[in-house]
Amino acid sequence: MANTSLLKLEGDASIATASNRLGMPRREFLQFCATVAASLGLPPGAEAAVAEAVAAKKRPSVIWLHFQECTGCTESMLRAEHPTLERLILDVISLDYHETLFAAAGHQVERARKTAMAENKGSYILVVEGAIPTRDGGIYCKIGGQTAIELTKECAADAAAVIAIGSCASWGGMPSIMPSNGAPNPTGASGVAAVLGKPVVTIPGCPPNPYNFLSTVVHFLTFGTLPAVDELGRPKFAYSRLIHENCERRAHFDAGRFAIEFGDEGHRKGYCLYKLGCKGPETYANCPSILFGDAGAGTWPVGCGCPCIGCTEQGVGFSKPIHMLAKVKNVDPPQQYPRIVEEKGIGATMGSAAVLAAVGGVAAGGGAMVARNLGLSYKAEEAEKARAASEKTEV
Ligand code: FSX
Ligand code: SF4
Ligand code: F3S
Repeated sequence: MANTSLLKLEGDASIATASNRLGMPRREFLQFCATVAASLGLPPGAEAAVAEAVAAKKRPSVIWLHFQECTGCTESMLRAEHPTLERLILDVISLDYHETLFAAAGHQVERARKTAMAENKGSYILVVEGAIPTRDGGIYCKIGGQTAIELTKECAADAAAVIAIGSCASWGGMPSIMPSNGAPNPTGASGVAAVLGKPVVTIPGCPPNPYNFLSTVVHFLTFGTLPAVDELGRPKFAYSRLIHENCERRAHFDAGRFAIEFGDEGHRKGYCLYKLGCKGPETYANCPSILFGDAGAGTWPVGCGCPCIGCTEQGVGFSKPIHMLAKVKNVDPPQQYPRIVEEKGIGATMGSAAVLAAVGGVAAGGGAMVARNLGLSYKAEEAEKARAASEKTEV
């Protein structure tokens, strides 16, 4: 049966613009929205709302601060493909202050920040990347003569939303554990919430998955609110499932097949990395579902043979030694087994599946997995059609 709500959007100019922007044919874009809406169990007609929400272009002003960090958060954003995140980011938001990406420097950029804040008072989004040193009056990180503490407070005062991107900004991350003469955290590196004294949305990960950030922003654009978060400020659509639940090596864990040393037979065969210190069983994140960089199957730490270090989990990442065994928090069977008929990793749009899942308001980390499989179904169907057509031509 034809989907009337999507048919109405067939000639919609904003949908055409959005599909161009996302680098996918309009039909594919609409099909994609429909499968995501279906995967979320949304009522009939919701797929059109999802498509329209993604197509809408409101461009809120974004002020992006950098403190104690390696700039990996920004770097990971600029390495995404399908659709290129740079394009998406610059289409969806107006990036009015970003120290790494600005060509200008000095007073000129500080003026740009003040102007953007004044012109968008109460409506801009503040993004903080990096930890904030709080020891000794915050003297360990200063920009334009102001400490990171002062800058964060000043920029947060009139922001509509504050997002801490990366583990450093979420709770202090790597800078908060660097030992100095045996004493950890020499600069008092802290997260944004601790400095502001109020909860903020956190997108932890070192680096975080860029689609989780983008999904959060798109949710804000669509509903005017930030997505539902857990007690650590992490959006539930991305951080409500343990890595261990959706890990492709989980069957090996369940069967007791483990790599014991790097490079041993078990490691080469892709067995479970638990005994090499994988922290997937106590780390909440959607890494195995949406992967990184849209580079295909296996592009996430465990997929590459590296145990998860728990970089999204305060108290695990950078705190618990890699050789220590993880606390197995959940021994239930995984919620989402990959489908067996499709080749994993051929989907070009699984990252945008996460964005759409967030728009749909999904509160379960499995949403991206379902959407990915549905996206792959579409690709598989198209490949099948192309194969059938070429067979016909040959006859
Ligand atoms: Fe680096 Fe960001 Fe790690 Fe921190 O990501 S990738 S050290 S979380 O703040 O730049
Ligand atoms: Fe995957 Fe690690 Fe769990 Fe093994 S312990 S199944 S490698 S997440
Ligand atoms: Fe970090 Fe583990 Fe994901 S190390 S990127 S949470 S797989």
